[in-house]
Amino acid sequence: MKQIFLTALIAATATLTGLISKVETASAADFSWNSSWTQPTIYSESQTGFKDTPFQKFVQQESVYLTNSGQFKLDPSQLKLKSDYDVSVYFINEGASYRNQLAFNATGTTNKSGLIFKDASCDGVGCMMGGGINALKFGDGVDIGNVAGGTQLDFFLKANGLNSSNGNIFGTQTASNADRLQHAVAYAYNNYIILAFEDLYGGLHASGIDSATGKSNQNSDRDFNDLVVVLDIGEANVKALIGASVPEPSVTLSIFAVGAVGMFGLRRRQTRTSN
Ligand SMILES: [Ca+2]
Ligand SMILES: [Ca+2]
Repeated sequence: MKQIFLTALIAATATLTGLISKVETASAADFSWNSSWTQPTIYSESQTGFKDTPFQKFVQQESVYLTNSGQFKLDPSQLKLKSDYDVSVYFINEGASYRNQLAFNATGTTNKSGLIFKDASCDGVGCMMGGGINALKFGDGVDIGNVAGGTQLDFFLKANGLNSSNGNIFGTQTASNADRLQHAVAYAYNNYIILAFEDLYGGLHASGIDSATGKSNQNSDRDFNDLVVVLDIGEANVKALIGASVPEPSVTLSIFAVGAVGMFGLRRRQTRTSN
């Protein structure tokens, strides 16, 4: 059975290359974190009807290196909406000892930015890591309001932002991250976009000071599960972006392959010294 998944993974490697764009837009440059932002209303699954369950299988196991993250780098144009939509963001899971925060930025037709989750911590059965206070439940969602077609959306994680005002801010655009490394992977699935972040600075298990920046490497596990959310940008927008890049079956295959990596990855839980 494992062989089948491996074959699927190799196939996905071949087809997915087309999803990765060489274009890096400048939208990150327009973004700045505002420490006075407050937590918007959080709606539960019973209020929104959203179901997190189908997405949990794509959450990478804790501290298991996501070897093929480069194949799931977000093409920024995929978050440029074609048509107006009332956009929501749903919490899926997190495997982080940090208490991370998530914010969004919209530029173009609609111009606004704001906090999505002030404390993206998970607690309870099924959390990759527990222990959050006032933690989020699976599927908790925030409505960021109407975003007009022609707007570039983007999302940013502030590592341990709840506890540290100067935490590292990592986004979808590799060139804009302080360590110049990829910190987000994205998949399209069931008319939603799954977005998953790595919250530790530096390369896999890098330590000491990064001489290029003077910042500390953080012995990163590069597991890309430190915050996993689902973006609801609307079926029409997701279909448009899939149609613009590769046929949907390839995307579905890629999702399946990533799920397989997660499911067959070494299941272990690290102590909370690493994210
Ligand atoms: Ca983790
Ligand atoms: Ca991590």
